[in-house]
Amino acid sequence: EEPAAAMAVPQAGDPSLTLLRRVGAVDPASLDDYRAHGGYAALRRAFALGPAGVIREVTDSGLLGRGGAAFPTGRKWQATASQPDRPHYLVCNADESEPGTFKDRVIMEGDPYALVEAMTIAAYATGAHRGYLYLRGEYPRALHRMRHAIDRARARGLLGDDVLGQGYAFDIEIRRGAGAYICGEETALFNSIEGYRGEPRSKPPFPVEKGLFGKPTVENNVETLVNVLPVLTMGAPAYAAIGTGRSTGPKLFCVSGSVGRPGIYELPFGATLGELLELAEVRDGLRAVLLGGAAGGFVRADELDIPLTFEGTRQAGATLGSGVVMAFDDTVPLPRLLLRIAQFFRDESCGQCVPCRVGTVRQEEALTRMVERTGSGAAGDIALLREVGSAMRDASICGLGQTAWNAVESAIDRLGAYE
Ligand code: L3W
Ligand code: SF4
Repeated sequence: EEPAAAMAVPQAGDPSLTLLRRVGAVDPASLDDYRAHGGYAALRRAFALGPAGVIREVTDSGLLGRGGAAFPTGRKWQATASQPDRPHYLVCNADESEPGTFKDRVIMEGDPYALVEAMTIAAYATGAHRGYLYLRGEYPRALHRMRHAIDRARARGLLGDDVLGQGYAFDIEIRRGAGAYICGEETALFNSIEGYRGEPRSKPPFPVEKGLFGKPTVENNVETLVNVLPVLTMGAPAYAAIGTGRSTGPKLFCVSGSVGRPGIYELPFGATLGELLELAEVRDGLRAVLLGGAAGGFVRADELDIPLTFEGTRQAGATLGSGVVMAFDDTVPLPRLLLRIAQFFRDESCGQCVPCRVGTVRQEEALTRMVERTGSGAAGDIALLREVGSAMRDASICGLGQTAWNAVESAIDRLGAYE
């Protein structure tokens, strides 16, 4: 059999890249450089289309949210734009904290004006005049670069009272997170901005109706927003032709673990997990891959033909989440890894609801016993984990508790972690 041809890893500035094409190729401090590389063409087209026209393009592009839940962006924007209550707000969720996720950081550090432009378009389309960038506190370089980009854009009339001389007012305020994973949950993030404890709110009402300060709010992830730039510059049909019918466009994957070349990879949806791992020079002895981060689940080394799409991973009983791909070889002690994940959830639970507050503690206790135990005898603890896990999944208020048992469950069922 012919060996598969080695796939080339695109370099900075490669025309095959869409989201990363400026990262590493432009000076992130220079607005002129950004414009020389196509910056602000999308905002001009947005003003030519008008708010309803922009929403139509985004809807037709099929763009799905990149923060992990894959909600249709056009539907979210339309739902906010149509609310009579005023004011409307835009929030960019840049609290990137899912273990193994570092794609938004790369965009903000390498192409900060792209996010400023994309936020301006989203706000214009949905009738907002104020935007908040909620930035992970542990990203000092991203903070510095985003702050600089926002200041420069304002000084050049690209933010402020009269954006691009079009009579539209918009400005962006940065708020920094303080290290709590839960503040990346969209409504906990609102509470954090408003000065309250970062605790999730019950949904519905959804943020599109009652969000920040109780007003209609669009909240999107960084990667979701920057996808709007190619949607507008290439047009919805060309954008929708990238990827697959149901997962359109390019996607950033965060590859780490047992690979020779960890980092961010941009691929069209539909590439297989095996192709991605080959690009990242996966090491021999691969045992499992964690998809979707701590909230996601494991797939086995013999399942690498899974297509990297939202629908493909779902069909395979896995999840794409925000694009985490963590490779583990057979030297990694799985029970210890699972315990570490459980400790993470116990640490980060906000404690507001019982299933998660108590369940994450019980889960950690059981996994500790299983690490310390030698030989067999884990059946009772596995039964307990299943019971606690289903209570967390069914009865927790937010995604943290609902997903806190995913990785452990998949390790038991797919990997036979304790056999
Ligand atoms: C209007 C409706 N809007 C839903 C909106 C909703 C939200 C979006 C998705 O969690 C996942 C989670 C983590 N009318 C609506 C509606 N919406 N129905 O759509 O909503 P939802 O509730 O499905 O998910 P979520 O609470 O946003 C996100 C998973 O992502 N995750 C975490 C990733 C972490 C990062 C990071 O660090 N950057 O992304 C990883 O897998 O488990 O399932 O806006 O308002 N009828
Ligand atoms: Fe807080 Fe966990 Fe309940 Fe979410 S599920 S509200 S993190 S206690």
